Amino acid sequence: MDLAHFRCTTTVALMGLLAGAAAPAMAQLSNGSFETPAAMQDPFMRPAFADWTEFGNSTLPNPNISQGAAIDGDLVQTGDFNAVVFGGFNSPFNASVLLQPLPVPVQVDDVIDASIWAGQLAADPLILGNFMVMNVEFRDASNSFIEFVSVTIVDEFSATDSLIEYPTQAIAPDGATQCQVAFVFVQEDPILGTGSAHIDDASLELTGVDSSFQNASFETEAGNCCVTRAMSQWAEIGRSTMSNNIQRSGELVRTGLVSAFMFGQFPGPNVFNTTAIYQSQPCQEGDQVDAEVWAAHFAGDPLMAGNIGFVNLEFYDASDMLIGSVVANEFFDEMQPTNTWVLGQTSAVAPAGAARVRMVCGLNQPNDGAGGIYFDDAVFAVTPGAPACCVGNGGKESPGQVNFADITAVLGNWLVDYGAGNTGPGDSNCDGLVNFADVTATLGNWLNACP
Ligand SMILES: [Ca+2]
Ligand SMILES: [Ca+2]
Repeated sequence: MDLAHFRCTTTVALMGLLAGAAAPAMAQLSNGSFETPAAMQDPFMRPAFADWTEFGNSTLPNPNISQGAAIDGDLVQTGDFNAVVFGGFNSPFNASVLLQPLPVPVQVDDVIDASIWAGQLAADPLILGNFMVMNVEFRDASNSFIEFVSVTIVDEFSATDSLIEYPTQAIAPDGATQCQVAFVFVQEDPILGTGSAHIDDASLELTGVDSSFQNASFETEAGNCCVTRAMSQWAEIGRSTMSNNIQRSGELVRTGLVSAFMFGQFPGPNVFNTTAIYQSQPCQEGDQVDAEVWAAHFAGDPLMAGNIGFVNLEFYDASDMLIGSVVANEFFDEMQPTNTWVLGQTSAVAPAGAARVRMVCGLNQPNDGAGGIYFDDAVFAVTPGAPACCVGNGGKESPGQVNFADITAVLGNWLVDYGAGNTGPGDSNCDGLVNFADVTATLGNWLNACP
């Protein structure tokens, strides 16, 4: 980094501090207050708003997504206008949608805060099952929906003639690269289902990072439609397009209401395939990683011989490349008693270059064997390890640099034996013993940086 750039970024950071920003907002929607109509409105009044994408807006004389005005007594939170949405009156369960993407990419563990003010008018209340939701939606690099968080913001039971704020938060799951907010009005009765939703001051911001383990008991679904995953925060491997082979299930449950259920892809005899779910956490070299999960199979659909359930750990570098071999525990086979939960555990120390570790729960199916496996109550912990030895400065006599203080420490602790696996002042190569090897280690790394 050049000095000018450093000064520039420092100034920006200081300005942020002076402004008292508690959480840095990384991006913000355009036209979130719905003040700006679309620049090129066609004669049919579509679309209604600049910077928003619409689906399901109908034609004149009565567009069902439009701008409402405070001057007309509409519900406006800030500025002069809001967005008014009602049903399309064209088919049952028709949806009318306003959506906008976050203008920056997202990555796993990003925390996204969304908010909207929403309400209805006593003069035009929602009836017959009409409702509007706010969805915070994540997509992967191939533009597939992977999961979303949904909150109902207006329905038949909402208060009238006032706006209420609905804040919500979502965490980007493994594989997420994009986020968008969508306001979806659903009309169940396309003939009599009158009433409109009124919204203002939409926001969608990247506000932080949350790397904690999520959805350990699989209770939270990934969304109620349109998504390519079953369980929130769990990415999937081997979802079959022919069958729904990864599901949340209430059939065999250890705690809560559901477990994670999966079966093989049945690609044909003697074609080995793996079906699995995974979640990742950040880690670095030396961290202790411990994972465990309970598994069971069902008396009505037991695993056939050859099918193997596993819990594995996989380490990835900063470029998302697998490091070394998979740490595997194939703990569950057809010999396990049915309807009985069995604990599978695995542990490892993060190797050099590790940036993230995945906990993978899955099923190997070598030969079209029938039967499925249920997982519940996962534990996935990353515990920081001891800092790696900075050779030449093992005793940390002069943090920051290998220098004369380290030589002094070696000589001052000559032949002190801290024991294998331990270290202390003067033990520059961290082998437990202070001797001539430490002089060599210090001189060999003379003036190198050491944290
Ligand atoms: Ca407004
Ligand atoms: Ca559960």
